[in-house]
Amino acid sequence: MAPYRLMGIVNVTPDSFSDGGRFLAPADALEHARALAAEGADMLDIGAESTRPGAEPVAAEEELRRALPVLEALAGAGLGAELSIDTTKAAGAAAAIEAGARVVNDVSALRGDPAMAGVVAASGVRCCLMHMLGEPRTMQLHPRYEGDVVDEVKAFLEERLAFAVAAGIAEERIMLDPGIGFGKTVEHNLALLGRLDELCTLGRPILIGTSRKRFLGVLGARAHGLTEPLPADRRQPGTLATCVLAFERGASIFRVHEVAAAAEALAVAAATLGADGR
Ligand code: HH2
Repeated sequence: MAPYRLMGIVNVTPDSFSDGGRFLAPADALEHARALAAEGADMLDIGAESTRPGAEPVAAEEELRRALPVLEALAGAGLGAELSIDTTKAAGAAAAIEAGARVVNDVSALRGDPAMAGVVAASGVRCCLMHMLGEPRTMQLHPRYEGDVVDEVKAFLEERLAFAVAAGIAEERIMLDPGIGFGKTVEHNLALLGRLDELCTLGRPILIGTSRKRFLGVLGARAHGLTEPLPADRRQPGTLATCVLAFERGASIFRVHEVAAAAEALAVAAATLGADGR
């Protein structure tokens, strides 16, 4: 088995930053999810609320209206990929679990809804706890850390892990994520990726989501002497570079839009590091 897992992104939203509106119709989301599974996705992360900078929150009913038909169809499709729900709302998580989700990906790390920890604990599913500074509507306005960003993110994840365990979520079911792009400048993201090994000492699998994010557009533009960030559809080389480096520094779950390309890049990285069991 590969020493990493690929989480394919299925955004059932009108406004996601890179693919908003493309998979809003359940049939389109389904076809997309099938394609990602065929490309090698171990997990499919269904998101019905955009968390891009500036995004407005979506009501629980609307989130469910978008996500449930897709989850139900995927659960019945037997694709072999584990289903994950990207939500901060306990009602959304509970309904998704009922429909077949086995992972709750909570970008608020159980802070968004006081009932969320109980839902995850009682159902026995796995969960991802992510660091975010502030909230999506305002998080990228002036991200500032009092001290060292890596130390602060690590302390936050350590506290959230303890909170989750105290709430009854078994430690072995928890993944941690530094939240690339969530209240972070380009430099913050680079520091977190460069020193990812420091987060691995928390003892839980580290999930990384760099796919098509803006800082890659900024860095990619610099490579070409451009001032405007490259658009999302030109951030694939940067996405792969960060996945490979994050793997080398200990990350083991990669949340990506383009699964086939990440699968290839990580297979080469693992073979080069002698980590592919061959
Ligand atoms: N990033 C996004 C959404 N959910 N979850 C985790 N655990 N880690 C991430 O880095 C992460 C996440 C944002 O990406 P995307 O889903 O493509 O965009 P949007 O939020 O606009 O739908």
